[in-house]
Amino acid sequence: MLRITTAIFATLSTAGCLNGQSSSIQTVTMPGDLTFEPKTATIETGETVRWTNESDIEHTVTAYEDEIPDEATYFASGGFESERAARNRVTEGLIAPGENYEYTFQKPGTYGYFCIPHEGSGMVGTVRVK
Ligand SMILES: [Cu+2]
Repeated sequence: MLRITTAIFATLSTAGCLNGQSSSIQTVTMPGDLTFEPKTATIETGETVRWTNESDIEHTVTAYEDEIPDEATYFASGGFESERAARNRVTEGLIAPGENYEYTFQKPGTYGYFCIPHEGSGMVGTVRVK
């Protein structure tokens, strides 16, 4: 499931390049100490964030439904449409070591997100879209 998702994103990224679009990707890493690095990523509208799992355990990238702009689309690794669904089916959203998850932000604003297994350890982050 995760590999398929990654393949689809890779295809979309390639297509973007072929069309001559300037698709910029910002990387947020999960380095293994139960953090997102940087904790707050600032990007332009239309840019993509790629979360890479550089640790040896699984994580999720899951938006807080009440911490994203009203007009924004919900996002979560695993492709869930709601925070509840993501929490209920956590194994489907896990990003394995060495894998990544990408999301392109189309609406400006502040987005709060977290890792479901490590939320209690403070593994949370923010994306600011200018
Ligand atoms: Cu985690």
